[in-house]
Amino acid sequence: MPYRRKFLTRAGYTTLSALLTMGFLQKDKQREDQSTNSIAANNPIKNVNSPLRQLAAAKGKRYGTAIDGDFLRKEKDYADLIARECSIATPNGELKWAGTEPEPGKFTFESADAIANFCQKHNMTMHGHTLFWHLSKPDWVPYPPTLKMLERHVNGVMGHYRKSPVLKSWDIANEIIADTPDGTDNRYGLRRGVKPELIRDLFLIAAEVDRNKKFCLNDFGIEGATWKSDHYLKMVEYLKNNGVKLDWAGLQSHLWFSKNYPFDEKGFSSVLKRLKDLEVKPVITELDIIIDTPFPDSIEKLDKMIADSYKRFLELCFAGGVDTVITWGITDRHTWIRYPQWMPQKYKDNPEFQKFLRPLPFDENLKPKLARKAIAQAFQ
Ligand code: 9MR
Repeated sequence: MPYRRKFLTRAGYTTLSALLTMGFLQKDKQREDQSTNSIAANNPIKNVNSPLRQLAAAKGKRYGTAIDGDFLRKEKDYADLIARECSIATPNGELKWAGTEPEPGKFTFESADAIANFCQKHNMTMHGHTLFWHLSKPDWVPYPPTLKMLERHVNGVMGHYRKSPVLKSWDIANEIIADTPDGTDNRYGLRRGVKPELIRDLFLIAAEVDRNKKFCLNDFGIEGATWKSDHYLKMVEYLKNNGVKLDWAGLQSHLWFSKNYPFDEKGFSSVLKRLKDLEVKPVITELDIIIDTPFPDSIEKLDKMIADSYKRFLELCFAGGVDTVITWGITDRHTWIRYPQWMPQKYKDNPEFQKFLRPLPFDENLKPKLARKAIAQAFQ
């Protein structure tokens, strides 16, 4: 699968003036990063329109987004918005295997470095995504890769960023738990063919290359009491019991809510509690929220439901020890879920449903939505 999206044609272009008229004037975004604590103590920020990175920093937290390098280069308003709002970013595809080692042993970092440079310029950190995944890998890489391939890949990619001033954490492995029980052949629920020892060795190799970064095990479907979260936690436990450095539990949080199936708050709190016991920090790595059918009768109501969901979810996260929240994109203009390749079938079959895919804090014109306000309030 190619690591870059093939469907880039529908990007709209708006001017920064739209943002400026919303009161989103550029402020000194470095302020909060320089003295997080003194801001919190002496200058509590009350205004929800303050940059999210400032509101987060005032509470010792961080807000960020996935960044698409192509859009970053081509759309100044998109780049300006990220610089204003975010203190951390994850490259969307630029650090995936297909992006960094397209041919055996031949590494390329041009696209990922462009994002790293942007982060440095704007005083943001970068989260490395990802060294091991079953998707976005070149065809010559089997799944799972051989240990030899892994060693070369991890050395090449992590080695390149060992001294990076911005890259401070890695998704060492991504989505290793099977989607459903019939996708596994082992008691940890790992995707068929993946042995727990291989994942252990992957983490051990990574620690040999650069143990100064935070190491993350990233997955989706962990935000409740499910077969997946159960097996994910088993795997975290296995890694911790086998001498592996594991700092972060990456809870992707691609969330779907509906009147028909409410958020499993109790289940999610118990996941957070279990992670606390295991001494692994929960990090929200890919948040976006979809309200499923039956739809409300207006977009305003939908946006309100999405905002309420953000607020409730984040409040639980913060109560459970989360201090980093990364949304998977910042604007509905570029949400992955609207691309045909990823769009759920029922939205493809009913084009009139597609306007209800509004999962991110800013709309297509980069205007702040109620979801943005909810994130701001949750940080406050
Ligand atoms: O949003 C990403 C999309 O643009 C890419 O085509 C795709 C394949 O590389 O990956 C998407 O991001 C995924 C992330 O890497 C892992 N978790 C699920 C994300 C959404 O599919």
